[in-house]
Amino acid sequence: MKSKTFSTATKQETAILVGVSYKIPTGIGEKVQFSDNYLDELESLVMTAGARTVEKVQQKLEYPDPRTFIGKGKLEELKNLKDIYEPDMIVFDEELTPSQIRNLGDELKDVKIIDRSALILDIFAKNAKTAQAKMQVDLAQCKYLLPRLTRMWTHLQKQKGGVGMRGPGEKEIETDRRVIRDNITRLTAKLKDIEKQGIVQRKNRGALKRFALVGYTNAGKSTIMNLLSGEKLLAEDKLFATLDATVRKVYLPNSDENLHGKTFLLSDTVGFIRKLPTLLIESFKSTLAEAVEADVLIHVADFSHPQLAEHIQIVKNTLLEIGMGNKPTILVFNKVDKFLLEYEKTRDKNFDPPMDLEKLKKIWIAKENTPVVLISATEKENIAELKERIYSFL
Ligand SMILES: Nc1nc2c(ncn2[C@@H]2O[C@H](COP(=O)(O)OP(=O)(O)OP(=O)(O)O)[C@@H](O)[C@H]2O)c(=O)[nH]1
Ligand SMILES: [Mg+2]
Repeated sequence: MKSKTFSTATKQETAILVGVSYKIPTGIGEKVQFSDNYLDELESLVMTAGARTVEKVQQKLEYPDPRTFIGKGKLEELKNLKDIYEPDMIVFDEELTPSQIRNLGDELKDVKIIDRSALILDIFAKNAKTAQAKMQVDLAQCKYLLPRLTRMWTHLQKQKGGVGMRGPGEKEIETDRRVIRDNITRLTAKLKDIEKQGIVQRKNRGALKRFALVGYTNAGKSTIMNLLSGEKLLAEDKLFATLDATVRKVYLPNSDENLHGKTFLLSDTVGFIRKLPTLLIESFKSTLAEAVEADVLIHVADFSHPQLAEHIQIVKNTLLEIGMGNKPTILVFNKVDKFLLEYEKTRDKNFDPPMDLEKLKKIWIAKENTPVVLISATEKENIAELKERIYSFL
């Protein structure tokens, strides 16, 4: 399935990143939202895709330019940077229209133009392991490519191979619209069948309560799954390490030794991210079904992340979008070890008090109106409290 161009691409590809911050109107004057941290996230995505970031560019915009997304001045700056660094690709932290990709390609010449959706699709393509995940990515890639089969994609991008060009949908780049449409029909039908089988399988699981780990990518869902189920799933410091739904039967002993323990089903699944392409969410419906049918959600968030609050909001919005917004939820703040370490690093010992985790926890309980547990999955800290919380739902 691998194209010739891909197998010869041995050197690590390089990328220039482009982020845009918009003015967000607020009730009191204008507030500008900066995208510094967004570009850091984009860099992690680029790294996960296997490329190295050589430069980051940012622009504040009122509105994106319909022709080239960024303004004329920025485009000139980008041309200069391209001549200096000679990157393999320029990655935009936004979804670009097919014509914006074409116009940017014409202006910048001989460099791949990758948008956020193409990048995420590429990572999904790289990480998909099971036949089902591969089919789901293939379907999403076909849908992404269909309106974008332009001169730009068929010649230049294909020649270059590498990031943005990989995965089950890779062969599609070389074919025409009719073939892609046929593939979309075929894959949709196949995935429907798999979905039906899944429904039967889940029915046969009987009356056990079902818990689903959900959360932003890299929050630690698989690590917690391993910890609770005592099994070894892939947990990696990579975005979207997990693309398949895994279900494990977990036995939880009672903290009171004289009482019986309880058994439940725990599922781990694909993580969410800011601006997750809608076509990926659509394609991953059958994987997410496992979580959709859960009785209780265990929402895992990386407590050490500077964008914690935004991550929680994004996960909640995505859950609403896939129809699982109203389930009982345990909010699990993970990586508390890292959070404390970072706080101690920046704390002025003469003025700043030690971190009061209990107080923070209370603030979050009041804000989210759900049970909150602070843990460290890798340090195995406070896991007993998490188990107790789960137990109380059983
Ligand atoms: N410091 C610290 N690192 C952690 C903790 N829990 C998980 N990690 C690390 O965070 C990274 C991501 O963990 P995963 O369990 O793969 O995260 P995930 O939520 O399953 O991620 P995706 O499957 O990519 O969505 C790994 O490198 C883990 O070792 C923790 O409590 N503290
Ligand atoms: Mg995972």
